[in-house]
Amino acid sequence: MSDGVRVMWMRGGTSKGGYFLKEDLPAETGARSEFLLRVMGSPDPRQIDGMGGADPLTSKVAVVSKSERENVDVDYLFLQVFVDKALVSDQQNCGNILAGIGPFAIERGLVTAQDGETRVTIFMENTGQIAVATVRTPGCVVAYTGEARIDGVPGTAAPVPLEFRDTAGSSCGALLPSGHASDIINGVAVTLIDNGMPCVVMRAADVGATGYESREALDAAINLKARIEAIRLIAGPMMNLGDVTDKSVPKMMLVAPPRDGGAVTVRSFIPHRAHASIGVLGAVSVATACLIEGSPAAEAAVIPAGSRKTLSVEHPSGETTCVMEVDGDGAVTSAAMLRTARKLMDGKVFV
Ligand code: NQM
Repeated sequence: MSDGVRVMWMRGGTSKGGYFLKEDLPAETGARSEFLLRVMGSPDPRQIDGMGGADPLTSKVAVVSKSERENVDVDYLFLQVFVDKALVSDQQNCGNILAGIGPFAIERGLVTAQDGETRVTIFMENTGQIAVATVRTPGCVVAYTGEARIDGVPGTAAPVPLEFRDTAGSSCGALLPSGHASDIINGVAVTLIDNGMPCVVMRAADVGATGYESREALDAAINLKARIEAIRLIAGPMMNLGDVTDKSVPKMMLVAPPRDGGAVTVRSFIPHRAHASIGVLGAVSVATACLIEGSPAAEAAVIPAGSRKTLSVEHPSGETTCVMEVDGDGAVTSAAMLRTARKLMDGKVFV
């Protein structure tokens, strides 16, 4: 490893991290974690001795390999490298980093590009579920530039649409692990939900927030954060996640009525820092909560009619649009979202 290890640094959606081929990393989990902590410079709030950006959203890793599964191109394991703790966790998935997996897999020769666009079927190892990414590949080469714009990222880039199916109960075993649309924890009505990301969804007003705060204001709100963390620690076991003290799930979602023509406004904690925008599967899970009768989110949300619902989730840096298909009973059967990705550097990292 003194010769360096091959890695591609990419922006995936509104996150950023190191994309590794599985074969380039230590096979043993403990050794892999030690290595990745050195790569990112953790634990250190500034990550000064590593590649991490001193933010959970820029301290992320993708481990990718060719899949042996039928009708699947690649396997993707997401690892969250904690910034200020010596912890590397596979307990959550990441739909933003997912946006870079298709381009990375093509660049590394795991998937053969078609002329025009290439669909890449990805097995998400953290949750055992499938996503399909469509990558623009004119002349069989990945294009990163284009006209797609996502809030939270300046400028435009080539679109990378992502489709999810069957994400319900990804980590908790059921969409509503407690079996209820609403539970009361510490006097606050919450929906415990997992449609790709375990989330605790509550009305911002019920915990003394507006739901329209900036990321900075939320990060400075010590009392609010303590109240939310107390709810999270109780919610963890109720969601079949066990003791979540050292886990990055569940995410805490504060909802309020939309202000800019969207479906709902969300401020999310991931789980100890406020998100600059919102996670991909986090947004899918909150949007799903908005569609559940009797949930606190449904009361705050404005939901369009029809079985194909375009839900704009407003967040601190704009909005994220989820396109949800619902069946005759109102249950979500698939979700799609537009992301973009960018190759930032390809080379070796030294530890
Ligand atoms: O919810 C942040 C992100 C994420 C996760 C987090 C994500 C998702 O914005 O699918 O994308 O919730 O830790 O990258």
